[in-house]
Amino acid sequence: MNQSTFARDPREGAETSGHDRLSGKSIRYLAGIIQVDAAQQRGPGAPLGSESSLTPPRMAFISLISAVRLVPSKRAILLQRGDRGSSSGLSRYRVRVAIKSTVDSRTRFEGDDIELDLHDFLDSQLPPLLEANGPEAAGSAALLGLEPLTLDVDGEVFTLEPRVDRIEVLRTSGNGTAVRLDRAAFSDLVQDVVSTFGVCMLGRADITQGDVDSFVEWEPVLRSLIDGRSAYRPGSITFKDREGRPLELQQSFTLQDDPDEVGHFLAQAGYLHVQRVFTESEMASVSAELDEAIAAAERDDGASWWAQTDAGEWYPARMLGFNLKSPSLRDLLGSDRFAAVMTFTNDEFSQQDPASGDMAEGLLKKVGVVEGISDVSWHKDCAMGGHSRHCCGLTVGISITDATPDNGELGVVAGSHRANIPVLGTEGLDLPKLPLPTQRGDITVHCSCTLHMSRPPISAERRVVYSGVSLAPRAGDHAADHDADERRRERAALNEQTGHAGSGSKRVSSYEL
Ligand SMILES: O=C(O)CCC(=O)C(=O)O
Repeated sequence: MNQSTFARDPREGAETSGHDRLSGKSIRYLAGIIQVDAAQQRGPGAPLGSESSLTPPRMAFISLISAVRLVPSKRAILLQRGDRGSSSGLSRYRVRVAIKSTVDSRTRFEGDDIELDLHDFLDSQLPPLLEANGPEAAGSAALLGLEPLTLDVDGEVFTLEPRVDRIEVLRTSGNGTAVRLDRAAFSDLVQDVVSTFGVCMLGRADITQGDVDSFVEWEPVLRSLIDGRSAYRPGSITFKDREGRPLELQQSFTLQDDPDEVGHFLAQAGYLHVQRVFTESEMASVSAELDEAIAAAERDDGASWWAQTDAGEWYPARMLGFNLKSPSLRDLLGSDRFAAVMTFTNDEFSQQDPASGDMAEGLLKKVGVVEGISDVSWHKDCAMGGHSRHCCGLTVGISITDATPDNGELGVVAGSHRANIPVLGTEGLDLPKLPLPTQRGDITVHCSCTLHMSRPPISAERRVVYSGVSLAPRAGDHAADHDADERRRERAALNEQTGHAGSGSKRVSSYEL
């Protein structure tokens, strides 16, 4: 077993600043001491990759990385110094590592999913997972008050039944939630290609007992069991500023602020309000082009979402691919001001070309919508699945009008991007819920797995454009080629599908702050 430990170095301050020689960015360092059990140190000769082949400095580095990764939003990237000292069979290394903010929580690679064999999964893959992750998952199931989950996969029935200290698999049906799905959907669910909500929404699963909410509530426990990502425990997420003091969650920033400060806030809280990014006249141009796009939209054109107000009027509430219809918006999306959102954390992001493909949506939110998606209840943008391959991307909201309680501003749950929780609704969640009021020309930024919603407007309409950037592909990611028209058709269909999948779900209709 690895006995290595990491502790802050008492001779140095908690963190020190300097400059990264490669990027020129300011960087903060953490000084510490790693203690490595000499019994684990081995000379050369052992096969590369096995723990015993690790030479002391390499082992120290690995220990340091895992130790520092325990600190939320910080990642060790560089071992700067290691001087050795030894006592009582332990080797000690003084180290300095650069620590950076990150919102990258990917644990799988794009395109790494396989066609899972059901029997192989049940007989060979699941037992060690139950052994390793079952007790933790069972504790979470108890906290969430989950009933057993029965899955009927092409006629093969089994039940995950939470017990006090384990999850038991019974080859019969149980008396909690029951879901029927085919092998392909099951394979995708196990590998986080699609979520519990995603399979329901896409019509790939039928709930035969219980409801969508009780299935969605299993999501964090399934991920805990299969991926070893512990489900959120109340009180386990805290918010600290860069000096370790409690973080003020209702801060606003400007593009003139220290990007590292902004990035730290984003990594801790999961959202940003950045003031005065765009001008009045820029917003007026985009608004006029939104009017033109709305006037030209047609019901069932496959490029808009329609909503009905309580006065019986149907109107296009969301223009898909609005960047292709708005030259002014394309300029803004290509500007350095927009690109600044990609520089706050030390993650590498990629942005689609604003001139080709759908990459921004224009929203018109009227008062009194009774059908169709205009107001959006609490959800994560990864609610359909794929968190472990894509999160966190950043979604940027450009305020074409002010956003206030009167016209339904965005609301966010601070820290929810760091929490393995149900992907919809906020029931039972102790994390802070906050409104993000904005003025025309401001932007909001939220992580793809930050829970957020927009309240229904009370007395005035709101306009906003959403666009986003994704974490850049890594070596090992193999993205499938998606047909742009097909993607747009799928996106357009969501307006209808949400209505069906969400009917009867409290989680799909919760807006409370
Ligand atoms: O209506 C809004 O402001 C939020 C929209 C949203 O959350 C979404 O499109 O996922």
